[in-house]
Amino acid sequence: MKVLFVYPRFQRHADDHPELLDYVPLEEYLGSPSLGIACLAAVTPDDVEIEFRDDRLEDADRDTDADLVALSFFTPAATRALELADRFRARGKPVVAGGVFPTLNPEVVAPHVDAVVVGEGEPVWRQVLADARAGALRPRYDAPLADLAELPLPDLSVYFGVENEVFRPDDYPVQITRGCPMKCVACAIPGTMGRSMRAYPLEHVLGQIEQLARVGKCASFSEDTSWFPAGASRRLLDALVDHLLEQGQRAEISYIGVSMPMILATPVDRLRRAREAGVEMFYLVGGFDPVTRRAFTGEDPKAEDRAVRAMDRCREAGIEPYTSFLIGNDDDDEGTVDRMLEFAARVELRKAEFAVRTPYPGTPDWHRLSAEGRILTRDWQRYNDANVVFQPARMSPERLQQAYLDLWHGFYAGREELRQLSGRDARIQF
Ligand code: B12
Ligand code: SF4
Repeated sequence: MKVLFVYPRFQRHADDHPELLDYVPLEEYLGSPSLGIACLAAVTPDDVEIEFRDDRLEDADRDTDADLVALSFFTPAATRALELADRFRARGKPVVAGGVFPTLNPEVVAPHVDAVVVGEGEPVWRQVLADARAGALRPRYDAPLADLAELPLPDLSVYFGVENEVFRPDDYPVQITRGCPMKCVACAIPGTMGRSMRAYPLEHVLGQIEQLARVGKCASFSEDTSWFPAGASRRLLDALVDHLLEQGQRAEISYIGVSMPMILATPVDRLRRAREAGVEMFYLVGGFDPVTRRAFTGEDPKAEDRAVRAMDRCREAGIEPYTSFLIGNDDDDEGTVDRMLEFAARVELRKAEFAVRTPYPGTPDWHRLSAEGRILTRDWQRYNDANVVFQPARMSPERLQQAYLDLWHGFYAGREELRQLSGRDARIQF
């Protein structure tokens, strides 16, 4: 039996707004796919042959001798994924879909595929393959949460196999936890991976890092919960840092995903130790949390001071705070652009990215805006943080779209000195 895994392409910021390339003096970096397919490949029986197509690199819509086509996608890729599903089925190939979008929207996906997997794939994947082999796929598989202590390392060789001269990411995600007990309105994690946090064993995380180091690649701790200030995630990260420092080792960690409240809740000493253990950069996601949401309304100077303090703390520890600003929250108005840019100047930010609030289907924000009749389109390829897909509270959709472009322009235009940066410093994933 043979399975063809496909990672469908999606529109990136510069695809939708090519003018960004004129004034953002950084290289556009195409990062690795989500870990989903590598996780499934790792639990695929040896007698099943695997082929992988990354549709971002080469059109995946080609004939195949596979017996089953398996699509993995999040919302920005859903339009393309459903198109690919239709095309492969027209060729007579059974199609199974999984990932963030199918998990949160199985009813949207079901008409295009033979089977939808809801939830984490590992617990049901062998059953899916057995059913496909028997020609008896079920329309829907509801997967229980995986036991992380039982999982093998993700099989990254499937991704390495499609690398070439133009696509050779120097970092790949390392997952340290799944699930989250918080209820941030824009986040898909609690709805897809459960409402409690499960941590991998330390050995598993070390294994993931070693697997990358062996081929000269860095680890990106991209998960939004990686720097959680308490609980399983915190204990695991502390154990990892202790282990590395005790062994006199450094891991190559390109970045850790984090938020400003998480930085403020962390003693500087812990930040410094993380730096010593190899953390180069924080990817500071804004707009989800109370500090960043209030910092740019202009009504709460204390929130802005707290945001400044968060940046200072990163710098004190020697960790670069690469910040993502999200515009379009209900309290954002015409003045938000200037306030964000003034903040960026005040803290002398070197690199930043800008995003439009996007109510991803299945998240609390989606349910609220749907109930308020504020969803403007269900064209999923526009759900990529670069387009306005909802009715903003205090601006027109057109004004919000322009505000997003003004932010990119205001921050980057004329900053030619950034062209002198090299390596990872010179790049941006947008
Ligand atoms: C790395 C990452 C990226 C990478 C890779 C893209 C990707 N597809 O994930 C990059 C940097 C490109 C990226 C970009 C974006 N991302 Co992102 N990203 C992540 C992150 C942190 C980790 C992904 C990952 O490796 N997960 C681990 C694997 C194991 O999980 P998984 O893919 O879901 O796979 C499991 C199951 O879903 C299932 N499964 C998956 N596929 C399949 C297929 C089959 C056949 C089966 C049976 C099962 C199955 O089994 C897997 C194993 O259990 C996630 C957070 C997360 N926890 O997922 C956010 C996440 C996927 N990103 C998200 C978003 C919103 C974005 C952006 C649109 C915006 C932004 N600001 O980040 C941008 C895109 C912007 C653009 N236009 O370029 C949201 C998605 C929301 C949604 N409803 O779709 C997430 C969930 C973050 C969040 N907190 O909400 N992202
Ligand atoms: S944004 Fe982070 S803290 Fe909030 S629910 Fe999502 S994973 Fe949890």
